[in-house]
Amino acid sequence: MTRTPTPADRFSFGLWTVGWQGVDVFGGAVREPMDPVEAVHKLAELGAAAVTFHDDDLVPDDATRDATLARFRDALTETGMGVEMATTNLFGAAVFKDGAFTANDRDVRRYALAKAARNIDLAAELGATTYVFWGGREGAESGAAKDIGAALERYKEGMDTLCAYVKEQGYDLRFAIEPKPNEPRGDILLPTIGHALALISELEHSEMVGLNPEVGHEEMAGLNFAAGIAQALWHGKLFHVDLNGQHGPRYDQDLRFGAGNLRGAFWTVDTLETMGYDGYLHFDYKPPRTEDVEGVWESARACMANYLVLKEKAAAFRADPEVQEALATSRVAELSQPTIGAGETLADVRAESFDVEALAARGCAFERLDQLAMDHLLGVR
Ligand code: GLT
Ligand code: MN
Ligand code: MN
Repeated sequence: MTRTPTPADRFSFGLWTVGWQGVDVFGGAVREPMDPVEAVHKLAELGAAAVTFHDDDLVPDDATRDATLARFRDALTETGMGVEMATTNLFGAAVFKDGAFTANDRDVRRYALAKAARNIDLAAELGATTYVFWGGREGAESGAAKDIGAALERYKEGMDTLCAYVKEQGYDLRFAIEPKPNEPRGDILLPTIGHALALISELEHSEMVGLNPEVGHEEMAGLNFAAGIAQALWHGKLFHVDLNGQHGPRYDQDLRFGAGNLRGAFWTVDTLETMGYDGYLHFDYKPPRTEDVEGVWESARACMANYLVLKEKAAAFRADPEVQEALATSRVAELSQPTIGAGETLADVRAESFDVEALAARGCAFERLDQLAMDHLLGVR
């Protein structure tokens, strides 16, 4: 195994990640704007396979739209990089202060649909196969401000309308909803993977809508990311993933992948690699304000290297004979066996006599199993 990324590793980056100028709530930009063409060249050089963008990252200005797109297309051709995902900025402009698809103001909702549809056309044209919806402004700061039931109806209407549009156009594009519990709104609709899955099941074209969960967003809610994406995979809904780092429940840190909760990152990689996820491994992080442009590229390189190191460690953990023995002792594979056997009924189960005390006395031996994982992660095995 190699720790030097190649396009076969399917790593991708948002133009807004390496291009983040460091503007935050308490301070202005610390870095110059980054030309998307430079981002494409540098990310290709580092071994990434693709980039992703918001309409406003790539084509902020109608007057220069065609020229910008021509330069961008040339950069893709020269480097062999692809565009795998695109999304709409429905959160930055003042018009979206109360949301986009769920703004109380109907005119704002109509403008949001038009803005999204326009960029869906560009996404399809550039070959993206996933279109992300992160509803960062879809929410409220106070109870009376938002009728949650009505807001969910409008969320559904927005998704149904755009799904129908993609189908009509014959685009090869699937939608991925990105949950987040709060920030920038006090409370955001669809705060976690579970909430988003529930909404998806109510959609007209639910088969073309899945998830784009982000490590930090689930961890902000105190949730286990690996367990969350495992459930999304079980539902067949992990269409895309935003990898980054976070130190527990606090503001959205968007650290490079592997920073923050390292043990969580290990299980995230293990889950992606063992449960058959075959989509892009997308980094959505923000190089800290302390970094100059060299530091930006260092952090991008580190996101990919950390994934590859953790992939190596997780594979070594799974291949270790002592781990396999420990897994068997912990009866991990036994859980795949149906509780009621073929031809049996609940009556057979009820007729069985159980030695409850003996069952209760059996240890699970999970501590040994987990320490083996820790030893692999720490490099002492
Ligand atoms: C924004 C947000 C991310 C979303 C992006 C998609 S934009 O930077 O913080 O989590 O994935 O709109
Ligand atoms: Mn984030
Ligand atoms: Mn994200």
